[in-house]
Amino acid sequence: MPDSLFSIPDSVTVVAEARAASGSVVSAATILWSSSDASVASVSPSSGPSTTIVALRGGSATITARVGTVTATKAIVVAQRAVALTVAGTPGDTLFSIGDTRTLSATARDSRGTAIDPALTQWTIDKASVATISPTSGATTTVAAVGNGAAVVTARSGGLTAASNVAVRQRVSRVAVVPASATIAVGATTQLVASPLDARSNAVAGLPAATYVSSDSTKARVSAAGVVSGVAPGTATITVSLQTPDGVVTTGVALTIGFPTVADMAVQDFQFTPTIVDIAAGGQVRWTWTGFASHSVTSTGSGPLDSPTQASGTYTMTFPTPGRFDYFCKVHPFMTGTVIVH
Ligand SMILES: [Cu+2]
Repeated sequence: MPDSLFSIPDSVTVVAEARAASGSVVSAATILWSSSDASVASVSPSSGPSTTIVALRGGSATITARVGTVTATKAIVVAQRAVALTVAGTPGDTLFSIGDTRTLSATARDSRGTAIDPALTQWTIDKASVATISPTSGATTTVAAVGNGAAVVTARSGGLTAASNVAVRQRVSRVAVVPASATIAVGATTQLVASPLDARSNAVAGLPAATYVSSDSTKARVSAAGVVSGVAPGTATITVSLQTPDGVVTTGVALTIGFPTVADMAVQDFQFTPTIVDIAAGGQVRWTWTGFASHSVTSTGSGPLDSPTQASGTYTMTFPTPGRFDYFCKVHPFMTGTVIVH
C-alpha cells in the first residue's frame, strides 16, 4: 500500500534501518535517499537514518533508501483532496435569451489552501433542455441557454461538489410585425402578424395575443385579429402591443392608404354599381354586364369611354391622368356613372 498525501505540501518522515545478514542493525551504514520523481515528492535530507518526504504536486513517486547495493522502497501517492470548492458565475443566474451564455469558474483547494489543478474539475448539468455546458472539464465552463426552465450545473474536484443554478427565462425584447409597413388601397385589407422575440431574435412562446390600435380609424381600421382595412387615402400607424411579464412591448406599423388601382363595376338592369368609383391615376376600371338588357358605357361629352352596346361581357378602361369622367348608357340615358381618378 502506498502512503498517500492529500494536501500540498503535506510531508511524512520515514526511517530506514540497515541490518546485517545476522539481523543486527548496522548503525554505521550510510543510508542514501532518492525520489523517482522529485517534482511529485521530494526527499530531504538525502542521506541519514531518516528523511522527510514532501508532496509537491499530484502524482506518484517511489522513494528509495539505499545502502551500497541494498535498497528498500516506499511508494508515495500525492492526491489532493478538496476541502473547499467554490463556483462563481457571471452574469447573474438568469439568462434572458436563447443563446445567452454564463461563464462559471470553479476553485478547489486542499486542506493547506493549495489550489487543486483546475484541469481536474469536471462539470455536469442536470437538464440539457435548459442549457448546454462546454467544456465539461477545466477551470471554467460556459453555460449556453437552450430553452426556458431551470437547471443545476455541478462542478466536481478532489472529491467535493459545488452547484450553481441557471435559469433561462426569455424576455421579450421586441415584437416583430409582418408586414413592418404597408401601402394598401381603400377597401383593401392586409393581415398583420406579430411575433414576440427575445434579444437574440428567438421566438418567445406562451404569451397572450397582441392587441392592435389604429392612430386614425378614418384612414385605416384594424380588427382584434390584426386585419387592417383601408378606409380613406392618407396615413395611419397601427400600434401593436403585447403584454409580457416584464411589461408592455409595442411596435408601430406605418400605413399608407391610397386609392385602388383596380375597380370592378357591375352593369345592371338598369344602373351602374357603384355609381361613383375612385381610383388612383394609372388605375383600371372593368365593367361587367350582369343583366339581360343591352347597355353601353359611353362618356358624356368628349371622354374616352365608348363601349359596344352589349348584353354580356366586359369592358375595361385605363385612366392615366387625374380627373372626373362621367358616363351614361346610350340605350338608357337615365343610367349614369362617374369615375374619379386621383
Ligand atoms: Cu342601359
